[in-house]
Amino acid sequence: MIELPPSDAVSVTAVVSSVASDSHMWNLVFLQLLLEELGCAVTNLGGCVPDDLLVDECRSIAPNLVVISTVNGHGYTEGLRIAPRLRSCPELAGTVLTIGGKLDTDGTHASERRNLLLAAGFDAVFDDGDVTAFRAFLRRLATRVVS
Ligand code: B12
Repeated sequence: MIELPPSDAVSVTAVVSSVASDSHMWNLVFLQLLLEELGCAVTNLGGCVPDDLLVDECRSIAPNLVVISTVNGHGYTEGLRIAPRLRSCPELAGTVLTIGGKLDTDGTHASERRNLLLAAGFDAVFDDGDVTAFRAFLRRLATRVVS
């Protein structure tokens, strides 16, 4: 466990979830621990989360942040389907939507796909190696939430 100084602690409510097709779970555990280490209150919905359940839970919790994590290669396709549904919820108007992991199976169209996910409604898209960028993103988000 990495010890962070108190000044790094953030105050953010977060939902961590996978997508309907994806049963991998250690990526979700990793993200939950990372977010909690930074001081976030996390609800982890787990793997194979149906779209309706994801939308209902997010509407009910109305978190500051949603983190979709998927590694089975279908994240790109499912992210394009999920983002507009989350974006259309009035309760989530102020929620930051992120997605990351191994979002496709070959990576050859990575930048094009990233742009399409952003256009679909995500605020940020992270490759599976982008954990440092994700931490920096969280710290910027925490500043916005607190102020
Ligand atoms: C364990 C495992 C399984 C287990 C999962 C058990 C479980 N309940 O978790 C089982 C056997 C079920 C499985 C099944 C499948 N798997 Co699998 N699996 C793995 C394996 C070996 C390890 C995954 C793991 O737990 N890693 C540990 C966690 C901590 O690391 P991680 O998943 O990489 O997550 C990190 C990053 O991706 C990143 N990250 C993830 N999400 C996010 C989000 C954000 C915002 C950020 C910043 C970072 C981030 O941060 C995490 C920590 O560094 C990997 C190969 C590997 N060595 O990685 C394949 C792998 C993920 N599986 C793969 C595949 C293809 C499948 C199957 C489709 C195989 C099949 N034909 O059936 C199925 C899909 C099942 C499904 N419905 O989803 C592929 C995915 C390929 C791709 N996307 O290009 C991999 C990479 C293997 C490979 N090299 O081909 N799998």
